[in-house]
Amino acid sequence: MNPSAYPAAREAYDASGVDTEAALATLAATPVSIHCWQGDDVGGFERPGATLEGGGIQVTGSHPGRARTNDELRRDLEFAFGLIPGRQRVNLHAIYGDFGGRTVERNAIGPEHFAGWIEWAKARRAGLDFNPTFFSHPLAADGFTLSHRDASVRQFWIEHAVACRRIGAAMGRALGTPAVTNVWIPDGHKDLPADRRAPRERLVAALDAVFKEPLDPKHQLDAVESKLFGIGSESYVVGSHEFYLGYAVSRQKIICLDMGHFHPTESVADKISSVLQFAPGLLLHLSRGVRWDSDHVVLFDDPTRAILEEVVRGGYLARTHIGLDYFDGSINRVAAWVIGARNALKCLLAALLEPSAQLRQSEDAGDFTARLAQAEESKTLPLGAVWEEHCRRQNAPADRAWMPAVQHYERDVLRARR
Ligand code: RNT
Ligand code: ZN
Repeated sequence: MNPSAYPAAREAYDASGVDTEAALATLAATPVSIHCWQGDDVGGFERPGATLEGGGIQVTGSHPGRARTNDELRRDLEFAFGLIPGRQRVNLHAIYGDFGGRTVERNAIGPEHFAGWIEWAKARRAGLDFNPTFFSHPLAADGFTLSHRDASVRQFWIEHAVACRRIGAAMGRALGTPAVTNVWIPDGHKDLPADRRAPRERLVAALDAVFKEPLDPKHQLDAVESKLFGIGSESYVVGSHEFYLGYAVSRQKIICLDMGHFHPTESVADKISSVLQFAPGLLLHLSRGVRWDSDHVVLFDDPTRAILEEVVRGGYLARTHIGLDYFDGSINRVAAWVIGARNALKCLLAALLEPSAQLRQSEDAGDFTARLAQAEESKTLPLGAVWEEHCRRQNAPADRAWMPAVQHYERDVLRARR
């Protein structure tokens, strides 16, 4: 793009009462947490050749180059970071520890298994976020974990989550930015349950045991993630939205909203100003469901834009943790990160550049005609020029300039992984 496009764009926004410099400063200060699991199809490295098993989620596609070790994964992430403007965070799952070829039970993992990640993140001034892994494990094979009817199975998973919170705290302490540790469990029934109550009662008690140990919020923050259904849990999910909304509000936990975990016609954006009346914070799993919770790459689309608009309009950015959650094995996995992260940031920029003062003024004056006209016409303001300026200031390639690098990386690095 013409390097002189930004000054003109700045003026165009200024005429709509929008300060592009303020928007760029906020954008540069707001990280998007990159989910490590897009890089290896959610397999993890507990044992060589591990693949995603159970949990009601599925990765499809066999594009070459899936990371086979943490070293490969870190290398891929580093490469992706060079193509994503702004501050860096990586979101890890418990199955991505450096276990050195040994079997370490999930209830016995500790910060030592994540020392490599912490060191790596520190060297890059990146933050880390964390997730206990309640799938791809024999004790999750029947589809129940924290709500299991067998107390010893529940106890195992409680111990796993307790260990994960401590790992999150160690990450946050070392990196000087709190790790959000997010609990998502797959528990549910394929067919109609006879008892919907008891598993939910067990889950409340199990979560209370998980969160019993107080941890410093400067290092670690707890989040809980609901779901509508999964593969094999179509009829009943223990941790439904109502369940976790109640839990998060009563225990003051961060609520995670995953874009794929609601009925397709529900607006996740509309939930934000409701849940944040009562919950202390919001974790976003930006994703894209195609017909179902298919976890496609995030687009610069209306649902994602609407979510970030609500975060900005509500003044909720400081209480919101933006993360990605999708997994597509059918395309270059590094490009999947880059496309989704750049789109998330672009949606945030679009939200920051909304002529919100004008829109509110019209609304407050009862002039809904002007509000509609302003909202529609703001869509053709020169967003792209401001985005290019952001990429330039952050030393990241502009749109249409990063694909050749990915193609080289695929040819030289990814295709060699056979
Ligand atoms: C699953 C949840 C969960 C996972 C990751 C891997 O439906 O969205 O967030 O995608 O933990
Ligand atoms: Zn999710």
